[in-house]
Amino acid sequence: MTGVKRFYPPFLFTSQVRHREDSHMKRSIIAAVFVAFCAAGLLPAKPPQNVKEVEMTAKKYEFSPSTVEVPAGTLIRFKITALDREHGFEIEGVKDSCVTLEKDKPATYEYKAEKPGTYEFKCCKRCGFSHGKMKGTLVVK
Ligand SMILES: [Cu+2]
Repeated sequence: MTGVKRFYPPFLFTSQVRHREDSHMKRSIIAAVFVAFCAAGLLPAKPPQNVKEVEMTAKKYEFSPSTVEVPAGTLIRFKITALDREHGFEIEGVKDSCVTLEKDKPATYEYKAEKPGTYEFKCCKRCGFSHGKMKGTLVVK
């Protein structure tokens, strides 16, 4: 009984022909790869975007981490939580971008790091005596 196995339609092949499992497996893999390629072809072409999430905390009078380094072209998504009281977050030179960091409520600040350089970020809500020293560094390479 060796000559009959190739005549089964795929659904029979799948459920009933035990000794062909190996070949069935191969077929499934090939089918899956095929489907994946088709799906990839159907998706709109998107330019690849490097996104980096940075979890950060803020407290009197520091950000942690206080230095963030990314390659140029990265979209940075800061998730910042103030631990002790209200603070703010702003990157030097980005106009009107101050976000308020309410205590224990993570806030998001997105920044597309386009140009290589060293930038300062800082607290932009007066938070006490050394507020002016509450700063960090963003390095874009
Ligand atoms: Cu402050």
